Parts: sequence; structure tokens; C-alpha cells
Amino acid sequence: MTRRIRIGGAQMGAISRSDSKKEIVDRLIALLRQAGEKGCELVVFPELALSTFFPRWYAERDGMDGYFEDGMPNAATLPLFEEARRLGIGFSLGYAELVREDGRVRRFNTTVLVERNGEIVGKYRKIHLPGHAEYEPERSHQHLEKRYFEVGNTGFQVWDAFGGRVGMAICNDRRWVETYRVMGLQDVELILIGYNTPVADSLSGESETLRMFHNHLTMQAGAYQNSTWVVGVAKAGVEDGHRLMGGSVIVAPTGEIVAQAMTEGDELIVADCDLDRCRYYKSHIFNFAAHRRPEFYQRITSQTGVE
Ligand code: ING
Repeated sequence: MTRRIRIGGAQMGAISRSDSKKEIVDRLIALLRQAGEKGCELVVFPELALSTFFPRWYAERDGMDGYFEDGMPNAATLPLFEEARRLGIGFSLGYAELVREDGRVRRFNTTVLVERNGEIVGKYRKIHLPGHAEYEPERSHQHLEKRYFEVGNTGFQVWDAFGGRVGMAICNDRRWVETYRVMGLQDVELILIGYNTPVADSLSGESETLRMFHNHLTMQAGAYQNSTWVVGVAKAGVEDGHRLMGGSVIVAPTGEIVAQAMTEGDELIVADCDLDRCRYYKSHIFNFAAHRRPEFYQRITSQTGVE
């Protein structure tokens, strides 16, 4: 019996500052129901799926707390959890997490993994926070994740879920090879990634085409080099004048894109993912035990920057 799982990538269109939490959750439920009609067992939602991408604006460090969730599930998201359990569909959901831990208030860019019975079986807090922590006037828009979030403290974990080995990452994490390899070394077979990525970049001057190339390149490479499925799901569209890229994809362990979004709106992409497709690659070309030579890789963990 192959371990085949039908996965839905639930790309979202823009969320404006003026959208209510109920309007947003209703959109997530609509995507979940679409996925149910197509027989999906797992739905992947984007990063920060419950709010606009607020790190584009400057405020006091606690000035964006209105966009954070004080628990998961909470009153706003319980309808989503209940509908998912009713449909027997698991999901991953990205959100801004406000939590009291170690006697202090802490803020993380978080994703939870929810199994088909409605139980939260995994939590990941974003480790690679891009951008800057202070206001930078030369930018056309700010990117203040380092201001509003702490570096995640969960590490890159892999859970036994959905009949396989499942891991998570968030947005900028997908650009760093270490993200995939740390999970690859835990035998990951499916990595779920949500992202909110601006189309324009006032500093780099990169074209929209080049930025989409980088978006897919990083996830295709990560999938192939670690023999794992990768599902990358965008929050896209124009949020209060700021455009985020679409391009959500489902990538096979071969590195091939098997499903891709065509719009920058709410759009479900679906693929049947055979988790056993990973096994050949893990036991041949990317058989880590047989071929890796960590004695020559020390710099990767001993150095942060270039020396
Ligand atoms: N967004 C972007 C991302 O890594 C970015 C930030 C864009 C970095 C383009 C570099 C180049 O996709 C988030 N939220 O990490």
C-alpha cells in the first residue's frame, strides 16, 4: 500500500488592515471546504494567514499586538478548527503568536500543524527573520520582522503525522539550505512552508521574474537535495498598496513542480503526494549515511558569517 496523501495548497489573496478576523477566517474555511470537495487530507495555509503583513509598517515593538493571537485555537479561529475536524482534514496555519513564557511576553512568527482529528501535533517558530529592526527611510516599505518577532526557539523539528515524516518552515527559512538539511537529517518526507514575499524590492532592483525564479529555485533545490516533498503557499496580492507574490507550488522529491497557482488571489492547488517517492532518493543518490562527509563541513555550524 503506497503512502499517498492528497494535499491542498491554500493560497490566500490580500488581507487588508481593514479586514475583520471573521472575514479572514471565513476565507480560510471556504478554502478548506474546497479542499474537502477535492478529497484533500491536508491543507497548507500561508505564513501570517490571519493578518495583513504588518511588518511592512513601523510601530512600537508592541504596537502591532492587535495582529497577534493570544492562543491557538482561540475564539476567532475555533470555527476553522471545528470545520477541519468535521471534514477530517488536517492543516498547517501561520499566525503571529503572542505568548507568556519564562515570565515574560514573547512574540513569534509561528505555524501550527493540526492532524485530521483536530489535535495540534506540531508547532514551529520562524528562525530566519529577514529585514531589520529599526526604521530605514531609504526603503519603499519597511521589513520589520526583527522588530516584532523573536527568533524562534523550537528548532527545525520533524513529526510523525499524516502517515509520514512532516516538517515545517516559514518564508525566509526557505532561502537557507540549512533549513532543509536539518530536517533531511531527520528523514523528513514533506515540508510545509507558508510565505508572504513582496514583489518589489526597492533595494535590489530585481525583476518580478527573477524574484519568482528565486522563490521556486530555493524550494525545488531543497526538495531534491533532501528527497522530500515541499509545499510552498503564498499570501499574495495587493495589501493596502503593497503587492505580495503568488506562485504557490507543490514540489516533488525529484525537484519537479507538480502543481502551481495561477493567480494572486484565494486559490487552491492540489496534488496526490506519494511519500514513498522519497525512499529511492534517500537510499541512493542522497543516502546521507553512505555519502556525506561531515568531517569537512565544520564551518557550517562553527561560523555565522564569512571568515
Ligand atoms: N519575506 C521575504 C522572503 O524571504 C525577502 C523577505 C524577500 C527576503 C525577498 C529576500 C528577498 O521571502 C519573508 N516574510 O520572509
